[in-house]
Amino acid sequence: MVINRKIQTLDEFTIQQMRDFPNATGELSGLLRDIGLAAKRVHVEVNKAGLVDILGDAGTMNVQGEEVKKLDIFANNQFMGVLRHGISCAGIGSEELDDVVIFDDDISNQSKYVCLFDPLDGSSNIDVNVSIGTIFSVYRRVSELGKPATKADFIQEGIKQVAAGYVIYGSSTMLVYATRRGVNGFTLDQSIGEFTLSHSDIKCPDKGKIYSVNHGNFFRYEQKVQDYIHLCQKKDKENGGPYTQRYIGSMVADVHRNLIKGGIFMYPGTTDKPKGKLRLMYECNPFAFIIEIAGGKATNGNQRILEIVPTDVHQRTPMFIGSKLMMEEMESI
Ligand code: AHM
Ligand code: MG
Repeated sequence: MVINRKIQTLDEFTIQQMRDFPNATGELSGLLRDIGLAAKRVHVEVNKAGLVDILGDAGTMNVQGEEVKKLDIFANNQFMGVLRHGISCAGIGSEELDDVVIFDDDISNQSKYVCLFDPLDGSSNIDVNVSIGTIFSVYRRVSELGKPATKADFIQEGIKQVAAGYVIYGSSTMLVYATRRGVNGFTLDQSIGEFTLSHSDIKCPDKGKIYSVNHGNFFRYEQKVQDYIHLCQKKDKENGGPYTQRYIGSMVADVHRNLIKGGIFMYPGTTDKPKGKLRLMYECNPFAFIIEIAGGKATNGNQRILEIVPTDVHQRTPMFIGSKLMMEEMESI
């Protein structure tokens, strides 16, 4: 087989981007390469999930009191391990861990980035072969280089993200990441074991036809959210309606689809959980960063997600995210 030199791997792409900045140290490229490596390992396990004893509950609860699945733990250990042993990350925060982990060794203390991630989002879908994903977010440290990272490095507003991305383990495995320069998607070419550029400069269409929300919670949403859902359903044909409802229950898959096709995804607060379910630092901020760079919008209903001042790495927030004009229509209600 002759390898087509037109293909561009994730490594080549990040190195090429770095060359445009004469002062770049290559640390961010290194960090993204590490994330790609861990993602490939998780991809392998996700794909043989039916074959080995890695499915099912691990029998413990995570810090939010939810059941942890075995693959969650595997993925968490892969991402943490690869970042700990790489040279580009001073510490991590994970949805699966009670507290942030500061690596504190000579090399890590010199690294200028920290990384937050949800190692395997949508874990309730693992057992039933539905797409799941990893979500990650990269911040520049605010603490002094040469010393261990501090908690303050992890509790920064989403607007301060340097990069954010996700990996979707779906019908193919894709890594999509955003920096301020754009959003690009790489599909895993299993024949060569490389993520290769497949979706360059992704833009979220200003309008779409899809709304994604958990309808089972309808009567627990506040009136305005119910009104908006009715608007989606009642919209007449001339105005592009009615919208189609699509909800996988796996945020990575739901938002990925809406990013490519146009649409709106919502996880509003409910009467029993006013802050909703999704975590600001692990799920909402990375996706808000990606969608904004792609031309869309993300809010908690009142405020831009990226401007929320965090107080805790595990805090939750309602989330409305998607195509610019659909978000504006929702905001008008
Ligand atoms: P998880 O991190 O425990 O997997 O939960 C997050 C997931 C999201 O992927 C998805 O959008 C949401 O939970 C679905 O929740 P619900 O079943 O309440 O609609
Ligand atoms: Mg999650």
